[in-house]
Amino acid sequence: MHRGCTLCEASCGLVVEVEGREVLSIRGDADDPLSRGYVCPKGIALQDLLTDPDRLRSPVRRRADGSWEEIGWDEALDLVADGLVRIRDQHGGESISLYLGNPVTHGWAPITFIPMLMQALKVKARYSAASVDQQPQHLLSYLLLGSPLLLPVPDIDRTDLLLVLGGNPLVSNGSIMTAPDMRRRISDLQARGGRLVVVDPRRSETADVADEHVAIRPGTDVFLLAAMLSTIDAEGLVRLGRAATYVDGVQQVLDAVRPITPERAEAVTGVPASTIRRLARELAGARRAAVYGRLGVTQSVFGTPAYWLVHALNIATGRLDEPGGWMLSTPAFDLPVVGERTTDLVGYDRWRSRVRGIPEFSSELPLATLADEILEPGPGKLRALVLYAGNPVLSAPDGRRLEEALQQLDLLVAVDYYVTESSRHAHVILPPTTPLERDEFDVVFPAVSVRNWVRWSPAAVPAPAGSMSDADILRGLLARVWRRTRSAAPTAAVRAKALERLFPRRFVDVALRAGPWGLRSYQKLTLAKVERARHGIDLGPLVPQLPKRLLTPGRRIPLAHPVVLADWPRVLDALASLEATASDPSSLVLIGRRHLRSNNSWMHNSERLAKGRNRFTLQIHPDDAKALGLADGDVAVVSTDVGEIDVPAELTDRLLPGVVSVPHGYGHDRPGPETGWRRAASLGGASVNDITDTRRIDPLSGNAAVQGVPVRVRRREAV
Ligand SMILES: Nc1nc2c(c(=O)[nH]1)N[C@H]1C(S)=C(S)[C@@H](COP(=O)(O)OP(=O)(O)OC[C@H]3O[C@@H](n4cnc5c(=O)[nH]c(N)nc54)[C@H](O)[C@@H]3O)O[C@H]1N2
Ligand SMILES: Nc1nc2c(c(=O)[nH]1)N[C@H]1C(S)=C(S)[C@@H](COP(=O)(O)OP(=O)(O)OC[C@H]3O[C@@H](n4cnc5c(=O)[nH]c(N)nc54)[C@H](O)[C@@H]3O)O[C@H]1N2
Ligand code: SF4
Ligand SMILES: [Mo]
Repeated sequence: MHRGCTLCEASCGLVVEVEGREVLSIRGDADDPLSRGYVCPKGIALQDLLTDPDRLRSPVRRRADGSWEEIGWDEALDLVADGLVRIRDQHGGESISLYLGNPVTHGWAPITFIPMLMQALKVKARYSAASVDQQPQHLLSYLLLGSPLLLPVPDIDRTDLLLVLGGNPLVSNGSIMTAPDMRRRISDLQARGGRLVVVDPRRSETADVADEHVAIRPGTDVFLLAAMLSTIDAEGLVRLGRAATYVDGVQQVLDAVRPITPERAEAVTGVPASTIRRLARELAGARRAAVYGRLGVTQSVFGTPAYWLVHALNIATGRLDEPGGWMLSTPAFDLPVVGERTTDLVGYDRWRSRVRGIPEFSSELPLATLADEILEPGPGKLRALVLYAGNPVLSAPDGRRLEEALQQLDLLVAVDYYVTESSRHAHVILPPTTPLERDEFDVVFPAVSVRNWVRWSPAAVPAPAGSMSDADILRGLLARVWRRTRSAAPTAAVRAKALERLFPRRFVDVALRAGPWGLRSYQKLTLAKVERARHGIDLGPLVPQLPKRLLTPGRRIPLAHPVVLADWPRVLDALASLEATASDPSSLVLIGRRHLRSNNSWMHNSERLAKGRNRFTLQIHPDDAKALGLADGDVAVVSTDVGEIDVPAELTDRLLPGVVSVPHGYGHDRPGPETGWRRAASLGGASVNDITDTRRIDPLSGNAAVQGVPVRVRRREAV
């Protein structure tokens, strides 16, 4: 049985050997055009998720005494639909929302049905993990390229110089860059005579294999990028190439960065001016090059201006849309175009959030303000929330306050496998089948791949009788909501039937036929044809397609977009004030990190993944530890104005002095009702988001700045 892994963006091809409902083995599919046999430990652990006794197998309702009662699917879906419609009727669509967790993007069902559910319930604003992750990237794609989903990726397989800022793809397996087996892709790059440069406050696992590691102070990438661009301008190295015919405003951007010289940037980034100049020249001079920025860039208060400069540097050096540069994919299911045609959600700042006045983006508000919208009384207050595949108590800034807020809701519904730190407060939990039990078609990640491909993933094992997939759950909810909406009542049954018949399979088929590799192309893709290709279909390397593919008015890129330019004085002011204040040697800044065997806040219940050394540690430079009297293994108290957590210290010279690192997604045994994942709870640890601050956001995109958090650290005295 061949299918794709849906746990992370690498989307590896798997070979799953099964006997009945039993999985005998999982290995990488050597014939997969994209992953060519690569698989990571998480992919293999999909079988642990399948067999996990702690996973919910039927819907549960919370009793008044807090215990859980198993109920049938019909009763559960009725309960949820009744509750949502009642609250909507009493208080309007503003009082209902959804939080879409990270796994939503890995399922065709949530992606297709959730916009319909929002429409049916008249939901005004949703929330998602994107606003603690990549929202600056979506915002800039929307403003500059015309769709939040037109996301350029580095053409890693053909480039000669890859500059990575704030990404650790050797551990994360790549993000907004679907490129499985990064280790091999990087060594191929080096074998071609190319270079990998990693900019990171921590000598990451990717930095270990890079040709150069540039240690930077957290949160200062915007100054480094600006100084590189100003150098390229000052030295006459700007080369727009084809982009000159469709990009506007380059001169304005160069004018904006001119005040930020390498010397000024050195003082705040810690990167020597000579290095900044050399990197700029190397970037401009390489035959093929790309700049790639990820979490370290976007999870910052300068997320949008910094990522804007990623666009600007790629454009100013002629890398956008060029082979070996920074390119757009041509996905068979053309997500940006389908998105454009089928939803009316896309837009920016058409209204602002009720409590903090934050601009909406594509009918979404930042997770950093979800608790405000629940806790603040008044008209428009949130009263009902559906947590769809998310665990925001551990993933949102100030998770403790959000946890309090969740308990105030009139209705909290979770669609999740487990009783998590978040879903434990739900009134009803609806547990879907796991990836190996469901058919899947990846509608998202081919749109950010470094190669064009398409794959059908059949269920590897039959789902147990009476279980429901995410698709079944969402269809069931939609049909019930329609039925309960008076105006639509006569047509509700017809619509529900159509939903059953058409979605998601027929919808995908139609999109494939109409798409760039569909009936008008030589590939003539249909879903049936994709289904027949067990290993997926390779659609070749990325191809230039600008300006045709732009979705902006006139198909031009307004690089000096007024929305972004209006925020630029904030960057200049910050630089000036950083220069004016001598940095306090005793203050530390916190960054996160990921581990190959962990997946945000979940998969911690798999024995196979969780075994081994404790990963929940405070990594700290030995010099900083010494100054604080901390020895390896001592418990450190890490605190901010929001709260404090205890973390065992791990001394390592991987970190720049002044920087400490704690992973997120731990602390499964926090106070409160018991969670269902027993092994995860036994790991101990704490949630780093108990000390992150909802006020630290990138103002334009609302993205939470969970990196570069100023913290205090002290030794916990033994009691
Ligand atoms: N401090 C700090 N905070 C961070 C980050 C950080 O780097 N530092 N990273 C941020 C990032 S990038 C992200 S994406 C977020 C993630 O934040 P979330 O998406 O809120 O959290 P996850 O841990 O991914 O939780 C996913 C949940 O979905 C359930 N689930 C898994 N698969 C499925 C499925 O197919 N269907 C359904 N219905 N449920 C499923 C799991 O059981 C789990 O409870 O965290 C963010 N928070
Ligand atoms: N094994 C595993 N894989 C995962 C996940 C997981 O939890 N575990 N999560 C998935 C998710 S949801 C996502 S979004 C992706 C994220 O994938 P990546 O974007 O690759 O994220 P990280 O691995 O967190 O790497 C971010 C890097 O940024 C660095 N950094 C922190 N602050 C700064 C800064 O101010 N400037 C610079 N230049 N660098 C900085 C950190 O030290 C770290 O090395 O990974 C996905 N893949
Ligand atoms: S890297 Fe691992 S988790 Fe990600 S898709 Fe591949 S096998 Fe799955
Ligand atoms: Mo993420």
